[in-house]
Amino acid sequence: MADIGAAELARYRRDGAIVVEGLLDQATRARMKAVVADLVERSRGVASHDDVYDLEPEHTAERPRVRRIKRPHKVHPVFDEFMRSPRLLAVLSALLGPSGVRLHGSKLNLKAPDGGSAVEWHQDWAFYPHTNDDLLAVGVLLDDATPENGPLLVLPGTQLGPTYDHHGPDGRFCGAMEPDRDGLDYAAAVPLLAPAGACSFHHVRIVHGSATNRSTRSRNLLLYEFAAADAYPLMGVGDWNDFNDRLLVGRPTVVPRIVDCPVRMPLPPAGAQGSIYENQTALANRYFERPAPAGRVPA
Ligand SMILES: O=C(O)CCC(=O)C(=O)O
Repeated sequence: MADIGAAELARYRRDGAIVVEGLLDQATRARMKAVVADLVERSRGVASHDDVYDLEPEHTAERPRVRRIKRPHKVHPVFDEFMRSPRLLAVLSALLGPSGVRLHGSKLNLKAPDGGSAVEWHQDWAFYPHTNDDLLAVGVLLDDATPENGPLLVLPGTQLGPTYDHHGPDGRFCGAMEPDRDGLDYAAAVPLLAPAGACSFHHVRIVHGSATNRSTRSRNLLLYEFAAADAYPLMGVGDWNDFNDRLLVGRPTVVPRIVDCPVRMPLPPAGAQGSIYENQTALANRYFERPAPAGRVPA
């Protein structure tokens, strides 16, 4: 099994994000892209969000615009197979520790050319706090991530800081941070740029987001969220069998590891349910729609 080296591990611990190139082979990536093209084609017959599709507001049958494929590992086997690949699991085991690796969820964010949606600043931890914070998201680049096509942006080191407020003006969870509230320097965010086939790994507490795709190329990012096997969700385990079926490495345990981490509960639930894009519509003050301040290149 391939693994990552001590330097990459140290960088992940310090910055909260790393990129590992070449984890997704070209043939599998081509299969995934063909599946995505087929799913987008079939979305012509879908008029509103459903169990598979999250649609851009301007989606029509004539010009299909899909924002997200929900739970892709349940939609097509190619996405299930990749998350079980030994090379990926070896990296995850190195980053998440010895208890094992559990899938928390998956999503495929399709950022279409010429306006594919931004994702406002947030911490994944705000959505799904656990008994310890050995959780991360893997971003599998189905396309090159370039400065122009809305790559993932991270604020290195923020995974070691507070859990920020992700509630909207109505007092409900909205899955986004108010950009003028927390004193963070978003202009210092680092884009996770890499060629297609690379994977980024970002810690569950790191502050991240991504801008609108203003380029003529798609930025399709397959995301898997993983937890250490001994991390228990504070919002509860819905289905015990499913919880254990999602264990990809290690053995089931009823002994959670409890670590002192800053937690805010995502309650009361977002008024706009469905996806992060819907949740974040409650944020009045958006960062990514703003014109760039003088001298700063829009991310
Ligand atoms: O697709 C992106 O650029 C960001 C995705 C993300 O952070 C999320 O879906 O939680």
